[in-house]
Amino acid sequence: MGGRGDRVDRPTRGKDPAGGAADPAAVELQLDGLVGPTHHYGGLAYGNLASMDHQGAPSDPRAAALEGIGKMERVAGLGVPQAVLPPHERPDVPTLRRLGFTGTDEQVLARCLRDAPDLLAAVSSASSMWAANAATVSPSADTADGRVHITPANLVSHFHRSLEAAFTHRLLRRIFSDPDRFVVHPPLPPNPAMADEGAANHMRLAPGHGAPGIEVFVYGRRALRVEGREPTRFPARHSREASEALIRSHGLPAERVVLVRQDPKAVDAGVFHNDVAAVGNEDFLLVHSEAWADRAAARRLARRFEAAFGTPLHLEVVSEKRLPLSRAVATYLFNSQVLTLPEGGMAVVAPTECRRDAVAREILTELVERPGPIRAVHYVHVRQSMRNGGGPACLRLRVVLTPIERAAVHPGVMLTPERAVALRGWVNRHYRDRLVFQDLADPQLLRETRTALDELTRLLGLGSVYPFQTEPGP
Ligand code: SUG
Repeated sequence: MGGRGDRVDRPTRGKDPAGGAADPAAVELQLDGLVGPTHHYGGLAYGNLASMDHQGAPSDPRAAALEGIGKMERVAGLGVPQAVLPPHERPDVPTLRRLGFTGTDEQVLARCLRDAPDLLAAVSSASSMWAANAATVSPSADTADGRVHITPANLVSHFHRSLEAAFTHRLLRRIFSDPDRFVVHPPLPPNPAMADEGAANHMRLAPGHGAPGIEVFVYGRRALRVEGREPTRFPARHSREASEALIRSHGLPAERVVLVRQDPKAVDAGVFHNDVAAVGNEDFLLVHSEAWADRAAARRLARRFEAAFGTPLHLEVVSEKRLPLSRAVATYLFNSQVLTLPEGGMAVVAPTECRRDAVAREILTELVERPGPIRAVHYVHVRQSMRNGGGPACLRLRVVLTPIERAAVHPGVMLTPERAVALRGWVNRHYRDRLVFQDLADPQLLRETRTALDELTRLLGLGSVYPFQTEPGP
């Protein structure tokens, strides 16, 4: 079927001098992962301090899902397009079958709880909610064929996350199904050499969303050759080779990509993804001074931006002295969303943890007061996600879209005010407000989850997508 995937639909818009096609009407869609009914604290993400700290704590899936919907409503209320990415079904019973468990689904879960409890935690992970890791997205203004390129992340660094790739691929193909507008690539080969953590390690700087931009790929290590020293405490998750593969397959011009390495010391301090120490939006970049191994990289990026686009990059570097990395990790200041407002300027959506920290709060207040694009800071409470190391920015995938592309996105996932109300009602009907580890093998929870997800696919008009809907039983 090479034909469709290879089809090139040259955009009819004018070419911008910097390369791709510019469309001033382009906007950035925030595609947030909806928290699933089995949200729990598995302690699964080695190197993610919050996940490690909360292992085994009782969770509140209902509060988690409502917090996420609340954040989406806040963002939509700012006039920023917002959409919903459905949760993956967990526990992942088909994976347990591949790993040798047999019997009915209920028996599979009971046997897994008895014989391999760590595995039950892993196949039940809440992690699909952090949509920043779902994929890497290159807007059409940047790509050689003028289409939006999307590559689901293989997430091979952690077993529980690697289970997301296939279903994410299926979902994204359904949501971005128009081959004239979107190319949804398969995930990169699932091997540590190609370890890909998605947009958590990708930033895009541009004079405007619709203009060609500089795509910044941040990696943790080089896999096929030694490059400097590795972190000693925690693993560097993302390989340079994965980023290079994405640059090639998305058709990004060499003069508008930048590869930057995370500082191994930052990884050891708990910066498991770049979006824990840096955030960019259009012509604004907020970065911690010790985020990247090359301390001159941020300034060089600013010079490159100016040379390419003839306008300055608003670069804000937060020093280690002012906010140590440990505090950046605890507050998740850099995991704020920076959003372009329809009326002009930008807003920051920061976790409430930043309001409680005097320095983080002061930095955010200064951003608003100083000359620059930031107009306002909005604090959101996403505590259930933060306990697993996921802040506001982790919960969303950014997809820059021109009006024509936006019209081609599956409409059922868009968060209208009515759909937000429907989703809240759906959560309140189906989600528990307390979950402990043993519950993951509860046959009643399995039934509740499937009933909920079945209803969700109707609510979002997605048709049958979940394995329990599409695949014959045992
Ligand atoms: O991969 N936590 C996720 C958090 C991802 C945050 N995303 C971004 N930074 N973009 C992770 O470390 C913990 C799951 C658990 O322990 O149950 C987890 O996978």
